[in-house]
Amino acid sequence: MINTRNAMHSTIAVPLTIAALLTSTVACSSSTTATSEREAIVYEANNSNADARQSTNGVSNPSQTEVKPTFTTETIASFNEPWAMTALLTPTNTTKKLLVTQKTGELLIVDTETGTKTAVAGVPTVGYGGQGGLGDIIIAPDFAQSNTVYLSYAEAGAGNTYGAKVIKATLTGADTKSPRLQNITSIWEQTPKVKGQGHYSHRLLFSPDGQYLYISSGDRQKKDPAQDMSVNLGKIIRLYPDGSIPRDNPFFTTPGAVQSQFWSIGHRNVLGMAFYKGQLWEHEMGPRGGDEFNLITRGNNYGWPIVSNGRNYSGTDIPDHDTRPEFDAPEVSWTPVISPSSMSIYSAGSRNDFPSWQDNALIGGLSSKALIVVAMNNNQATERYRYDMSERIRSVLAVNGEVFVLEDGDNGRLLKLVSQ
Ligand SMILES: [Ca+2]
Ligand SMILES: [Ca+2]
Repeated sequence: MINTRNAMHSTIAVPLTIAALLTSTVACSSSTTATSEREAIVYEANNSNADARQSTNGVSNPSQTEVKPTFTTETIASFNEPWAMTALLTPTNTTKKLLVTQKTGELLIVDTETGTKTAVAGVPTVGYGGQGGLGDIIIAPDFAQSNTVYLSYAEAGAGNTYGAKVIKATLTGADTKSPRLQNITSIWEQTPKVKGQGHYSHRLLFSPDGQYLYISSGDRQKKDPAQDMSVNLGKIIRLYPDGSIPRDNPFFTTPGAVQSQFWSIGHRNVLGMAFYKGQLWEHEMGPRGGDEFNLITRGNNYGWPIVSNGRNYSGTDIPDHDTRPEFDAPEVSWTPVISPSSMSIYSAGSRNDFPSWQDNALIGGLSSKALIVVAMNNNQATERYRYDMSERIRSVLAVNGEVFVLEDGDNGRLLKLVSQ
């Protein structure tokens, strides 16, 4: 027998899957606990749908091209409009617990073994609506000693305006039933606050050495601010962990000048950032077409809204990157779009569930409902292949050789990928 959910998936939503596993004992299990719900869907790779900048682009390891792992998923828990997640490292450095944000304003600790969710008290009031609300969560490099976390969220301002804000806080009682945020300190905010509730970006990332905090600041759907040196919208920001500004930032003039915060400019909506071999990579959404995967170079201009490999939603063209060589062109661009929501770079730890994904960027797709596997090699990158996940993917987390994904929207599931 097949349960209803699996039958639905196999007939409607997942044309690429080979079949429901009819013999799965789990599918027939009477147990209804979340942790025992293993989907009887086998996810298989599809071909790439990306345009690399150069035809000579190759994957980092030729032997990887032959390996397309298949997996099933295990549902750990469900959330209301989840947005971001990160591992809550324990003294034994396992991934037993994750921190998960919900756009509606809640921060939760989820035990990946039991599915138990515990709300964290003390989260600031967020400006929920549109694409905004509670955003990213990361732990500080010294979290094991300091219990410091960083959060981003949309904050409401005067006159129906909004802007992203970044805070740091101490997470206390993480192993108790009543964890909370304390000692909340403001680190950074988007200026000016503007009307509308889109393109906050507000992804957070520490440099590998823990010395710098990177913040992606979206264009707030206003386009021109991305090229305006007097506002911090449409930029990638680089700060010290306490929010102060490094004097070696590329546009540094005085500590009070907003441009002193900038690391790179000309960005649209950067929802994923990661370091790989000391280099900063990001992905950002294009308009109609032209999603981008970029290698970020200190002080470079990435061209938005002057150039884009996509076009305006109205259908009018925007000149492509190759018409304006002064702007840094993407290493990979996607038309039709994938709507990249987050990325995480796979690396083996004490576990190694997907050895053939070693050093690859795993990217979640919203409109594409896909998990996209991208390989980087020095200054080049290429999509290897992708998996149709049949749901909008809001977040992906590769940690310690395990891979988790969060679905978007109401009742978005936290799934663990189970290698076949
Ligand atoms: Ca660009
Ligand atoms: Ca174009």
